[in-house]
Amino acid sequence: MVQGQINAIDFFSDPYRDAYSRVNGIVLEGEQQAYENFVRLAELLPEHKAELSHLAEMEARHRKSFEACGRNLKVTPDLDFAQRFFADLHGIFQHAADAGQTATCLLVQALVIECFAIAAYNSYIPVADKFARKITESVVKDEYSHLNFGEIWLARFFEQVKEEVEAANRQVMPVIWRMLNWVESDMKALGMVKATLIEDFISRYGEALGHIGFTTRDILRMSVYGLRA
Ligand code: PL3
Ligand code: FE2
Ligand code: FE2
Repeated sequence: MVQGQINAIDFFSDPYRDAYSRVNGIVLEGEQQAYENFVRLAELLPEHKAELSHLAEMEARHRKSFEACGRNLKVTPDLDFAQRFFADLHGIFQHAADAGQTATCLLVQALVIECFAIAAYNSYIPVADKFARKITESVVKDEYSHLNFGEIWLARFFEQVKEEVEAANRQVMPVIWRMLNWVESDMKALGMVKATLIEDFISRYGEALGHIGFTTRDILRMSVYGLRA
């Protein structure tokens, strides 16, 4: 029995599977966009093409793995909902890619989205069904390497890209909090705790900002930007 959980979760109940159709859709769409974003990043950073293409392939595999999780529970993922869910975030990435703003693209995909995914997957693992738990545990290990790529590149060019990264942070954080509120009730139906996810995201994202060169003061300001209690 998992901490805080009074009754065992009925993974085949209608309310569980209804919420799962949206959350699974979000995860499939998120992995799909992560794939496309790394393909785009490989074009923006031809000197890292091999590594970025490898990361893109990992995302394509993640999507397939999570498809199996939905199938296992006999759930049809709500992909229309998921596209609406990601529309604003997707727009930010695409606009930046069209403008050649590599630092913005890396902040959005490799830092923000990956930290969000790691926080979400880590809070899902303890309440997942056995099949999905195994899959999510192996996916989350890959996501750390995606975060790492972004940290290394942004740290290397920190002085040149600092202002662009700050502007990208201001653009993306309010969107992230909105997305989180949007899935709150569905996550709850899966037994996930929003406050834990937020804590995990903020500490992970803050740590990443520190690795690339921001000061503690910058980190505190940036990692909670746009968050209202
Ligand atoms: C990057 O590799 C992937 C980006 C995916 C973003 C997913 C966000 C997830 C929000 C709520 C997910 C709960 C986890 C449940 C897993 C079936
Ligand atoms: Fe992924
Ligand atoms: Fe990833």
